[in-house]
Amino acid sequence: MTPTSILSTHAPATVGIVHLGLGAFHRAHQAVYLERNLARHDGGSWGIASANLRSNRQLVELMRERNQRYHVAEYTDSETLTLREVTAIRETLYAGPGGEDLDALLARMSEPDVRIVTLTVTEKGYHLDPADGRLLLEAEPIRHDIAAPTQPQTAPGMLVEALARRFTADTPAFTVLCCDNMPDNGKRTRRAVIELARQRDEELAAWITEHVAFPCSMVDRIVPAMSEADFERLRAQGIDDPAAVTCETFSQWVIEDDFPQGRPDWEHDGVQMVADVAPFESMKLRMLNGSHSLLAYLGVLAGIETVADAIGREEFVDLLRRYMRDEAAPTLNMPEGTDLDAYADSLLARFANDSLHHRLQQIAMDGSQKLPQRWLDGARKQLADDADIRCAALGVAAWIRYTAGRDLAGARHPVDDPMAETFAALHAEYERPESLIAAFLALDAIFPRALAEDARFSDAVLDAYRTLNDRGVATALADLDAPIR
Ligand code: CS2
Repeated sequence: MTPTSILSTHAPATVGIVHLGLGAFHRAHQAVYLERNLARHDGGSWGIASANLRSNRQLVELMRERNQRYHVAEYTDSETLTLREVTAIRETLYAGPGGEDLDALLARMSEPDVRIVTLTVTEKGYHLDPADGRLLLEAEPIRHDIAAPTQPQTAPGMLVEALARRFTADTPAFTVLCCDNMPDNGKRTRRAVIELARQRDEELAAWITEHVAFPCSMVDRIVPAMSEADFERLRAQGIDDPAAVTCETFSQWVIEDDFPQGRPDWEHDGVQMVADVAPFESMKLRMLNGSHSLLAYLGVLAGIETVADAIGREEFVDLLRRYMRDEAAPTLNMPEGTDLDAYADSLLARFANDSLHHRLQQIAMDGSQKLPQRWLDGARKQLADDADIRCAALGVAAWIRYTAGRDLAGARHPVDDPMAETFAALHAEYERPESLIAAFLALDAIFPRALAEDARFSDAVLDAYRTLNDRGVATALADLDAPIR
């Protein structure tokens, strides 16, 4: 394979964007769009200062050692690779536990030149109730930020403190652009920030309400966690870069165009600037992420390791086709001309990309934060139309079984979820499937009551759970072909 190499040649940009959540996704997605933008302008004023808030100080150190330069390896398939050098990130900071850079980060966020703050802190980083989007005032980190607002630990806390400093200094507000996989992600972030600000100062909360824009966005690119094998593969291509990221070639970013303080001219870099992101967001969450989560829980239970391995099996492809066609697409309300069949086909092709080692365990984490927008919102709509919900019910059954921490053959896996202790307690307490399923569906932080109490849903989850446990994944999948009772 001869990779195509794209070097970064633009002049160094000044910092105009602060990003919270310096993970692989940010570096392979947003930073690449900005890299294109800076290349077109030969630098300019939209460089990024990017911070980690909770973990991964090593990455910050690594980026600094490398003068904030790293590679993004984009694989179309095992034969086609583009190697891109990225220098759009101008500064990296670590503001996590023991983080020496919290003051520097807040100072950066208070500068007049910073006009946008973007976020990828994962669903749980907002401390919102997954079911109703309310800020969890009782969550320990939020309580901390209420008690010590000038030394915040959470993303909403940092936004509030930086906005408070701007308010006091009479500096115009920045725009907050959430890039996490949540429905109405801008609105949710806004709610978290305003509710937290209100705990501190009503006047500040009113100023934020009036002056801060929180556009919604939909982000899409598959960026698996790097493995030693990925680094090795890159070394074989002559790239010895411990800060490199590997991803697919596909990338999409749809942003609501609401930036009162200005923004990069992203529309020339492949970003879709639109008036309403909601349909794109629901489409991606239910079709792509919903399919991912089905593969994750059923796949791990069946002892399968990666997305591509699962897609290599016909029964999983059939499952995803059925789920997308019968349970996800009918719940979407797309702009004219959107071809959801073609979208489903393109997703299956992306999942089949075997040059990415996208581990199902990575997708399986934080299910409590992901299920509502991936399956449950759609299932509610389906039930309202008296339509099929069997794939979603099977997914929920698989997820419940997954949270026991063992696959169907008894092999252990870690359960990485803010509610993991609750799940372990439920599995310890309830042995009979009826009681276990009822106890899980009663978790109102995840399952809206109307759904949990709908017998069409709860019976389907219980049936699927029994089949999975007693007869395995293949039988549970084959059962989807049976006529609806
Ligand atoms: C995945 C997403 O880990 C997960 O939950 O479903 O990270 C997915 O790969 C991205 O949203 C793709 O854009």
